[in-house]
Amino acid sequence: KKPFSALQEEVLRLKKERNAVILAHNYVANEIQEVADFIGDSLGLSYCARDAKADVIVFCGVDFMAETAKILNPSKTVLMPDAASGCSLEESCPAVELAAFKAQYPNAKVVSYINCSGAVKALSDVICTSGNAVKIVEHFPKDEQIIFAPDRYLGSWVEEMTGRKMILWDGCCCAHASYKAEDLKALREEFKAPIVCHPECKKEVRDVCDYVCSTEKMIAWARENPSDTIIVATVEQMIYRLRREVPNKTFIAAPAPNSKSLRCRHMDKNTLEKLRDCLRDMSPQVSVDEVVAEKAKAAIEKMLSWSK
Ligand code: CIZ
Repeated sequence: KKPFSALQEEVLRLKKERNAVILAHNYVANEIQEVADFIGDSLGLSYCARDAKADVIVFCGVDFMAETAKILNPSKTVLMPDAASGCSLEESCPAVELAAFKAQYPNAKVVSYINCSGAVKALSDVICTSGNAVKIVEHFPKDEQIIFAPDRYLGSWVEEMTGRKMILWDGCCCAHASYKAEDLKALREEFKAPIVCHPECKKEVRDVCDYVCSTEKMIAWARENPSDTIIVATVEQMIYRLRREVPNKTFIAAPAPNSKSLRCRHMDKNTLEKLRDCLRDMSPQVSVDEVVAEKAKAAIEKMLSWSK
């Protein structure tokens, strides 16, 4: 294990002083993953946030994740290294537009991917993540009409997995949606290795991959797959987590068009310096409107109980 840098030591000292817990998403910088108490996807980190006993939760991820932590554990101070870390999926689904859309289908249930605002969560019957979307949708009776928001690609993958048609909101993750099927095919030819991709990728991209799953499920799949080399089509920092968890294999980050890997410009706003600063200054703090939080909490907690 390599020693901590001076900046990492400073973060760890402040963390102790503030009685804080650091939650880091699989997509944040390696040096942040190294000082985190928990690393994971939105689902795993939601459980960690709900059950956190520390006074302060520092969420290294994007705003909807930190907001979810505050909704689940409102008595804690929730900090984010950079309050401007948003999400293109979240932007693609404004709550007022979803409310108007929902009014057109008065009998439909709304299942929203966790990558959305608190206000969208408050309009939803239940939340899902990429790790449990199939299970959540299958929880409803077969004839139930479902609006799935905001990711149309994740939604279409869930349709394939469940054999159910849903009413899909037309949003997407601009990073994952940039992958091109022919690039991944070429990569497989070059490395003669299987490809695992995230369900936020387009259908034609998913169709050339060997397996489609959430980031957390990629770890178990990589461990069990017989190949020594695996190509990974999701945000590049996931490779660091995979290398730590499955050290005996080689992982290759699938390059995005015009770039050597796929990056999330919002996740990249999380830096070690900003993590240190937020612990030192106890800012920026996350707050959620109480009425929104109460409704959103019901939808998130339903997901946590249906996921068990
Ligand atoms: O569920 C999450 O945290 C996201 C955004 C991706 C994944 O599959 O982990």
